[in-house]
Amino acid sequence: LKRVAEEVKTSREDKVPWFPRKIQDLDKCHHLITKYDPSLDHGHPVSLIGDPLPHVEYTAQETATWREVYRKLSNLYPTHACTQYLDAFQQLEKYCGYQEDNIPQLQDVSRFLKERTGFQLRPAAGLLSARDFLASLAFRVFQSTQYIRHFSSPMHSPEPDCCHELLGHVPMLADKEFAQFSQDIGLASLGSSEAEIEKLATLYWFTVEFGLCKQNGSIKAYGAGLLSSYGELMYALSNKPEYKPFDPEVTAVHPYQDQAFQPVYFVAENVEDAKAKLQNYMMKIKKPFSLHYDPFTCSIEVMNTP
Ligand code: HBI
Ligand code: FE
Repeated sequence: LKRVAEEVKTSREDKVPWFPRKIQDLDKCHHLITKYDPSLDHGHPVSLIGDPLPHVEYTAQETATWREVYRKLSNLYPTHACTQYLDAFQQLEKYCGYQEDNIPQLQDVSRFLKERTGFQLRPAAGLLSARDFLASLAFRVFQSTQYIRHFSSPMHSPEPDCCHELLGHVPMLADKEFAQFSQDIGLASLGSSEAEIEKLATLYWFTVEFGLCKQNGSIKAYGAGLLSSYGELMYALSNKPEYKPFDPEVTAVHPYQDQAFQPVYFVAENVEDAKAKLQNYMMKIKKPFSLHYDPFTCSIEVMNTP
């Protein structure tokens, strides 16, 4: 009864968390989940929307780390990655400086993605809050770290690093269907409650990060957490883990593991099917308005629903 009374007291407007409506508003979406180096969190974005992405001179040691990761993973991709990934990876090698002796620059990669799917990168200082990270996807902006993992453990990084972003996320973001899927999760997150953000972050986890899909009678990886981790990529496609069919209602509330390999993976029929199922799920999220993304102005149109 008390809860009902509180709900009545609060107006609809009060209950909607702030969200970005134009792409420049993303300059306010840079909140870090800081669990490592607080000196990285200056309370300001690394750079603003529209700025060129910083060029980084990586050290020989950093490039050596990249080389080791690149070599091991690129041997596995032909048998373990989905075709969308393989196609894009080939293009990135041809046009974007993807090679074992070169860490690609975010500026070049961002230009490549923009031509393919309209996605662009912007630099992030570390792990961002789920709300801020998902909000940027609504504008086809992917917030990417630019530093590389420590050379002492090339096969593992506790936080996202450029190996994870460039080898895990970027190739899939060059695929039209997958780009739409990513933007859709972003749009669903805008103005959503904390509980709903938690579910969307879980969906993101089991798809964009650890998703598997069927392809020509076998199962392949499309998730970035898998495609950037030699050990987990092998494990995910072995007979050890459990597979469940991707179903947003089930997937969104499934507990997940961020300290070890996943005991369960969700398998989509294909990217298009995952996208259709997600759209269906999104329509059921209760909001007092509906949203439309206008690609000409890069802004969100908000329409009140009576
Ligand atoms: N922040 N920089 C960065 N990179 C990510 O991949 C990332 C993030 N914050 C949250 C997140 N991913 C997801 O795990 C979900 O919480 C949305
Ligand atoms: Fe990631």
